[in-house]
Amino acid sequence: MREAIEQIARSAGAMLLDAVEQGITVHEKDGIGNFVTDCDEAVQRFLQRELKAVWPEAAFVGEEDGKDACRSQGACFIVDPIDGTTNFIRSLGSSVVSIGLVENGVPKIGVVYNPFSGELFSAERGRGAALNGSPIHVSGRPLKNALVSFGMTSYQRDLTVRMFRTLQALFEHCEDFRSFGSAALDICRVAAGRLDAYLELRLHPWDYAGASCILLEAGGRITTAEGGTLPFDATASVLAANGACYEEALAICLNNADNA
Ligand code: LIP
Repeated sequence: MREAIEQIARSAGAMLLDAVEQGITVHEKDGIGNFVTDCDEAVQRFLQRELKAVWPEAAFVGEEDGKDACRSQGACFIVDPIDGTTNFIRSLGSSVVSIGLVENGVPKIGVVYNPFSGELFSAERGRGAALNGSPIHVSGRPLKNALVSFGMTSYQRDLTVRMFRTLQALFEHCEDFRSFGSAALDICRVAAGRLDAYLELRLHPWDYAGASCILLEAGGRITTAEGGTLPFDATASVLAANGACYEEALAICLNNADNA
């Protein structure tokens, strides 16, 4: 099944490249800087059709169908047709097709494909994680040597005070920051050891369902920023990191969890 999902992701990625060639039609959603394109919607329809053919009994949740999340029981495909939509609109080349298969709250298969770089990250529970077929693993860098990436939940700015306070505290303990605008891709970059930690204070399950499987299979850790189990039936904060950074980064997040 993993190989079938990888092929579906590649075909969906080709739709993004075609849309760039043909022109992107953009629509606004609620919140500052929250956009959807005709391509997001077309890719999601494609993914739903193709994934349903792979496992008809599995539920399906995608960013553009207006439901918030998957029921907590049974099998569910949780997809983001384009994670990094603003990057896609701005031709920044940092946008991915993200597919997660979650069963009873456990991520079983993850596929995240960046058609602009040709990089396909994938994993199956218990069978490791790979980038274009080659095994990947998180780095061993401690927080003081870490590149920490983050997302600002720009659509919902009620967490801004907490986020900037947490970032200031993290910056006092890490090597440097990066921010690329796609949670799924950055979590995969942690899995590949290119980044060492990722933080965002509110994401939807489709932003992290696929990448969470890849990171866990690459030896990483991923929880809420409060140290809780990642939900796949509700929004959550996300802290993703290698084993050498995680505890110290979590302590900093907990010490700055007040949004006052
Ligand atoms: C995006 C995330 C990103 C976050 C953005 C947005 P989208 O997903 O990948 O990390 O900061 O606010 O949620 O909307 O491009 O699929």
